[in-house]
Amino acid sequence: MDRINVCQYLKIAPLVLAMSACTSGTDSASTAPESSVNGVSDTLSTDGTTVIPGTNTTPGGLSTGNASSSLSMDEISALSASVGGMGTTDQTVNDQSTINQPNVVQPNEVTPTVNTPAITAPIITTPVIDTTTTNNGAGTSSEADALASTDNNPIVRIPRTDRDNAPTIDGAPLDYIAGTELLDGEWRFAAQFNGVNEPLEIGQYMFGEPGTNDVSANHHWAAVHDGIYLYVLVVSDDAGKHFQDTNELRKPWKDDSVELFIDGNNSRLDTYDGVDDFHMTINLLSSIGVSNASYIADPKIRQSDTSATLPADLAFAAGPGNGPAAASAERGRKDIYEIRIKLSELNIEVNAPFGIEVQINDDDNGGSRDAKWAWYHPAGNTSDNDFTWQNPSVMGTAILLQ
Ligand SMILES: [Ca+2]
Ligand SMILES: [Ca+2]
Ligand SMILES: [Ca+2]
Ligand SMILES: [Ca+2]
Repeated sequence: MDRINVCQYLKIAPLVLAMSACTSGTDSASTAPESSVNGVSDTLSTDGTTVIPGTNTTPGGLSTGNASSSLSMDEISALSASVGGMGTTDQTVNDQSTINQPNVVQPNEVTPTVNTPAITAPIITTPVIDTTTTNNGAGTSSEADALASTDNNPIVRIPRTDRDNAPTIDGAPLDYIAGTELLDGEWRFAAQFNGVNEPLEIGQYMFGEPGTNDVSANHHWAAVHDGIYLYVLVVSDDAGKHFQDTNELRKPWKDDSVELFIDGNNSRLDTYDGVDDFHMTINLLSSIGVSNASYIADPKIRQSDTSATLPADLAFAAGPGNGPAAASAERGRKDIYEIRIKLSELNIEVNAPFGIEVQINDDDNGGSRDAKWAWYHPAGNTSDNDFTWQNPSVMGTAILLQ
């Protein structure tokens, strides 16, 4: 971890404000009020894999301290490239030997000219979210194709660790380096930043009910591998209650849950390929109301209708955090999900890019979900801003290091 990484990540650490070396960020600690769902009805989509909340919201934008909140990855890259190019100037400007003295121009002598390169403002194109569609819009609209571009995609480089140092999938509270949001303990070797040193925040507010934009949320993910398994950690800072009231196996996204997407061979098609495009949803709580894990009698994990068959060698464990009315389990300061999946069953190879996306559903008052967040999917404020579940090309990219 170099100093830049730590410094950037400290922007979202509440205790780092005193560190003058970093620009202080915001870490609002407000608690989102519980909202009523009266009058709000959801619509089951045609394949039954998700619901469309019955109302749009105007959350007022995202405030997570992450620069990517206001610009897409492509936009940031485009801007960066343009700024980098502005440093080039005609070297003859500083070469005094090639410039004649004033007023001594000789006949037939050509006055040297200095070419000043024109500097043009970068052209930033903002993906337009189609708010007119009544379905989820995925796979049918040009904005999804635009989002799927891999140009300048900041790949997440996932380190390799020894089997002996691999995380234990137990849902136990996490260790952090004191005063920071940097993981310590068994997840200390995991990637916590993308290829341009941005924290792996699940900070893109996709949509939600009015008043439920939990701006205090500080969700993030991390990943590491050991050559045999991929280990993914998802951390949800849920300031509201934990709910598992839906009790519908086909609709786990209505409760506090995580959605993990994998495109094993990075085929990036706009429909699920039936080979290695996976979409799974894991509830925080099991249907019997305790911490959810793959070893209990009634685990809550769902393979979506469009997903390839989930790997058999898949283990997970959730650990409810300190939110009110949490399950009676050992509590950390945040909700966590630990997931381990065999690489060969995901069709992921070392040193080959693959698609990955992590999204979080938050339910604070029962019924359907109140809000959805994404790592890579763009933020929005309309209920149809939800592409990845039908369009696997709308994922970020990662690669396993040797
Ligand atoms: Ca663990
Ligand atoms: Ca619910
Ligand atoms: Ca694929
Ligand atoms: Ca919740």
